[in-house]
Amino acid sequence: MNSIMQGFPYKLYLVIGEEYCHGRDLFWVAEEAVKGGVDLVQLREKHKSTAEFTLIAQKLKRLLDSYNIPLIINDNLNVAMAIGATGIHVGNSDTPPSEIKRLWPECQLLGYSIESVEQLDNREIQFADHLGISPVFSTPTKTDTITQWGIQGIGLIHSLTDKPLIAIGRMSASNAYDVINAGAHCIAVVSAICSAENPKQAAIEIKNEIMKAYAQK
Ligand code: TZP
Ligand code: MG
Repeated sequence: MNSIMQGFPYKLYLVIGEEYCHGRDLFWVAEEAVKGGVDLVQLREKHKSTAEFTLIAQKLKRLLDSYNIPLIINDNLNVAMAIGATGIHVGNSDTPPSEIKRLWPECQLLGYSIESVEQLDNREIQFADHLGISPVFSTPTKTDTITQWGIQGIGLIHSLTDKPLIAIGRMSASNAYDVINAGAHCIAVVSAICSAENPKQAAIEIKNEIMKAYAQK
């Protein structure tokens, strides 16, 4: 195993928001997922005020701190800084990574979504700590996407960068093994956990597939 993979120990990444929990308690879903093996969590709230986002983030951070699991905030630097999150995740049309590192030097995990082949030449990539392969497969959870990278796309990005790679977009226990084998370091999941009847069991099953792939690396 190379040093980058040791430096980025996260393998199953839950992306959660109230709208994805279908009326169930977000904190319950997150806690069950962590008990099932999720080792990194992102709070993604696209339709809430900064005040509401901050309140949920604070409460989620308290819960995750008790399990020693880092919290990443999607796209909102004010929320991330206000709650002392571990990091932030941004896309190509959000605050650029260079700007985030300048405004928030304490940021420990800066994720940046790679959404097109053209973006692979963007100098902003160097400021990111890890990259999102976004999406691997098209998904109803996020429809404003450009490229579907597919399994081949994971291999392409892996051949061009040493950064840890997070695969997102219709990830599940059925494709986690192939996705890790293709070069992703970590699987990020919304629906396969947030919509599962038993989020803990869903996390266990995805994590098992990830670990099976790692065991053969
Ligand atoms: N970014 C790229 S795809 C996606 C995000 C936030 C949504 C992934 O959701 P799901 O339900 O796991 O396919
Ligand atoms: Mg964004």
